[in-house]
Amino acid sequence: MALSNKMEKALNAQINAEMYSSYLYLSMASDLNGKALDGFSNWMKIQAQEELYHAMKLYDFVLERGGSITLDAIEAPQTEWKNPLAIFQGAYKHELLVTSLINDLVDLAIKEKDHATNNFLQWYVEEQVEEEASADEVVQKLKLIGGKGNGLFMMDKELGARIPLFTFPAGE
Ligand code: OFO
Repeated sequence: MALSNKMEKALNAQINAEMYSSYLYLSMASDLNGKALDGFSNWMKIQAQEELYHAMKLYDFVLERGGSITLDAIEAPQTEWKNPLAIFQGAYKHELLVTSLINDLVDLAIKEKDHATNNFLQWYVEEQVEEEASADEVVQKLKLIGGKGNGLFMMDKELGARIPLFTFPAGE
């Protein structure tokens, strides 16, 4: 069964939303880097990589289903935040929005009787539970330590240990 036009359009819009998520987190990573929080920045940069992966997974699925890809402009993200707590609260809020987008896609797949897309989207439904929880965990810990001092230093070390999904070879 081919993708309906409506489903194809909605999946393309989600590719854009995932690319925007990547942009937003990359922007947050650079702000954290500017705040001398290299560990927090590392965590957020890896989050940006995850979002690219989410976009590519959708991209491959649309093509696999014989659909076509239409890449739209990616909105420019915010560039500065007050402190790390504001950044991670922003990331958590963004994940809630993405969850609602995924839920809307599932609703559409059900309405269109597109079982393959519905099945494919279940991966994202599960992933969103994890994404919300991991952003919220950082928010809660930041609140616990009051967002500063030795606690912040320790957290920075902890988040700095997150392993990237991929690395680029060192250039000449
Ligand atoms: Fe953060 O899950 Fe995709 O957007």
